[in-house]
Parts: sequence; C-alpha cells; structure tokens
Amino acid sequence: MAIRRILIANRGEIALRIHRAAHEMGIETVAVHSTADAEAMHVRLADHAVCIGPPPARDSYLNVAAIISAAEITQADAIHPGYGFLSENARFAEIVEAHGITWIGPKPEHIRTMGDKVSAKTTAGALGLPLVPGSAGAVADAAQAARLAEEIGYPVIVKAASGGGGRGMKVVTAPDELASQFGQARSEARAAFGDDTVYLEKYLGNPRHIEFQIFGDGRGKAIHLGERDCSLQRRHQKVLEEAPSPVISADERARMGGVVAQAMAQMGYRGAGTIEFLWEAGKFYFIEMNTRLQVEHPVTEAITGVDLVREQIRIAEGRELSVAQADIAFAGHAIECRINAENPWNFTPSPGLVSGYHAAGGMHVRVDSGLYAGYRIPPYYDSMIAKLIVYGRTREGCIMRLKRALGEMVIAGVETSIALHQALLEEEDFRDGNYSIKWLEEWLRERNA
Ligand code: MV4
Repeated sequence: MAIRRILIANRGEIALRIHRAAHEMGIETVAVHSTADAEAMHVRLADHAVCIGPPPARDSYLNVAAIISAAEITQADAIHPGYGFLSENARFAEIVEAHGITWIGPKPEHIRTMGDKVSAKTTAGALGLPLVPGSAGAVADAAQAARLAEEIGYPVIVKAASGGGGRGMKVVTAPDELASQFGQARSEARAAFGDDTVYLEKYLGNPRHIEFQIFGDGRGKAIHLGERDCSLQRRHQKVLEEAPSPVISADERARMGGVVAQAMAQMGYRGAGTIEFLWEAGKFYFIEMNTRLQVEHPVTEAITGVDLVREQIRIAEGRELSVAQADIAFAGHAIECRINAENPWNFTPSPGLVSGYHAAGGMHVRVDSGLYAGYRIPPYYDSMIAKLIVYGRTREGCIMRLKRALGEMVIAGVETSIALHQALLEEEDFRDGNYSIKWLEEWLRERNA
C-alpha cells in the first residue's frame, strides 16, 4: 500500500536523511521533536511538526503514547524509527501496527529474536552462519561455565543476553578468575538490563569488526550489499567506518554475502539489517544482528549506488526490492567520519551555539547533518552532529579526497572531532588498512601519554 505521510520518530541527521528520501518519493513528512529540538533543521523542513515533550528522551523520543498520538493527529500512515531510540523496540513496532500504521522496519518477531543475544546466536547458527565457539545457549551457573571454558579453552568471555554496546561483558583469562567474573557479569547484567541471563564464548584477542548489510522483502527474498569495516571504535562508539573492508577480497565478499543473504531469505526477514561478525585470521564469527538502519549506512550507499532508506520505504509498502543481487556491483571505496561536538582528544562533550558553519563539498563528498550557522547544539542527546562521507575509485584516492574535505569543514563555536580524523588519516597503520578493534584506543593512549 502506498505510503503518503511518514512520521519520523527520531532527531538529528538521521531524521533529515529520512525526510530527504521521503520527499524524493513524493511522500510527506511529520517531524516529532522535544522542546530542545524546536529549531532543528529537519523540523523546519518537514511538512508537519509536533512537539512531543520535554528534552529528556524518555519523555519525548521514547514516549510511545505521544508519538502514536502525533501520528493519529497528523494522519501519518507510516512511522520510520531511524536508529537508536525506539528502532529496536519490538513492542513499539507491534503497537504501531496495531494502530493500523505501517511500521518501516523488520517484523516485530525478528526484532525480538535478535534483541536477545542468546536467541540471536541460536537462530544464526540454525541458519548456517558461523558462530564464535561457545555455550549453545544460556549458562546456568559458574560450575557449568567452568566445564564449558575447559572445553573451549581460555581465554573466554561472559556476555549478557540482553547486552549490546559492550555492556555486561567480562573476559576470563584463567580458571581461578572464572567464578568471580561470572558472578560479576551476572549482577552487572541484572542491574543494567533487568535480565541476568549470560552466555559464554571463546575470547578473540585481536579481531576486526566487519558487518554485512542485508535487505529482505519479508517474503523469502533477500540480498546483501557487502560489508563495512567498523573496527575503529572507542568505548564501543564507532569513529570511522569504511566499505569495502581493506582485508576482504571480492571472492570472500561474494561467498560470505551469499551465506548471509541465504540465511535472511530463509527466515523471511523484512527490511534493512546488519549482521555483525568478528573477523580474525581470515575467518568470520557471527556475534550479533542489528534490526535497523545504521549510522554508517552511507558508505554502503556510496559503493553500491542503492538508496537504503528508499528501499526500506518500498519494502514497507509491500513492494519488491528495486534491485536484485545480480544488479549490485561494488565499485570504489567509501569512508565515513563521524563528527561529534566534543574535544577531539579527551572527548568532553561540547554542546552550544554553532557560530559559523560551512560544509565540505565537491565531487563524491556527502555531508549528512542538520547543522547551520546559528544552530544551538542541545546538551541532552548524542554528540554526533555530522557525518562526512567521501567516495573514491581507490582507497588511496578516497583518503586523499577525505583529507581535502575535512580541511574544508568549518564548524565554529564548538569543539569537534575533525582534528582527530585528520590525525588518524596520517597514520601509517590506517593508510595500510592495518588495524583491529583494539587499534584506536591503543593509539589514543599513546598519543595522550
Ligand atoms: C567479543 C570480543 C572478543 N571475543 N566476543 C563488544 C561489543 C559487542 N558487540 C561484542 N564485543 C566484543 N565481543 C568475543 N568472543 C570483543 C568484543 C569487542 C569489540 C567488538 C567489536 C568492536 C569493538 C570491540 C571492542 C572491544 C571488545
């Protein structure tokens, strides 16, 4: 069924990204915003805007009743959740659908299955994805954990089933630490998520984080759009992402992409999704699946030419994917720099008035941001204020262009992470693609020493 008006249940650059895709399809938009975001760019551009509450997210962007009411008042016929906030809340997806509103996202059952890391792993394994060696499901007690750890071999990692973003994880290097680390993982999980279910895995010492973008039509067809390398992270926050990964060959991409697409087809997955792997010594190990559009989706768009938000909307309308696997070619290289309003070296947040703004431009340069001169960055939300996405025919060309583009960016009045990105691009290890998930924090430690 054709969508006529989309309510965007998000803020910032992703709200603007969704608005743009909708308008390019002739679809109207409704912005919902907190009192802190009344002057945001996406609110100005949207066809309708509804204030849904005060600044704290729990009272506005997570306020289900206010969002549903806004949809009904404005006669929105669909809701796009963006990323974060309510995007992976299966109950919210069900409530949206129960109100006769089209949910631009995966089936609620799939959001729920993948939200629980134990059921996600079981499901992924049954669908033929390679897993990190570990417990077959939840681990009941420290004694069972100890038996399993002997089988798998140390080091092992205890993870919370309701975890994510690295919370509730404990590495165990030797048997004498297991009982206490297991107990700590449990109680941290209970405190953080209200669920003390934990599981066990072999701990990989120096992996890369490589994720595959997939898309399903919900009726048994699915495609992959290649991988992104997101190994450059600090405290589980991605800093820079690239596609393709410098370590994955075209053959390996086609093989692994085929495996993930086949798995998603078999489960009848609907919409956009990301399958996260750890990659070490040439092997992929499934860790989690994200049932949402991700921050870093533009690097995939740059190398495939596919508009992922447009595809999400088409699928939600019950239409076919606009591209088949055979139509998807991977060409060139793309890198995204996340630009945050923070000190580039100590990461202290730096909200406030943007006194001057100029976005980089030119060939193959994309800036996704709601910034403008005179905009005041509110202190209540995530510090990411812009994404700079640059494309080049080769990785080297992409890096040269990215340096040029970073030099053009002007964001005056607040501190930003631009200088961090500029320093990173000068590093030999980065230029050689020689980095793992540990590289950035080690580099920062040395630099700040
Ligand atoms: C791991 C791991 C090593 N071995 N699992 C961190 C967040 C969550 N998504 C999974 N995480 C990890 N799981 C095993 N078996 C190391 C990490 C990890 C990590 C993963 C991806 C990107 C950055 C990371 C930083 C620290 C630890």
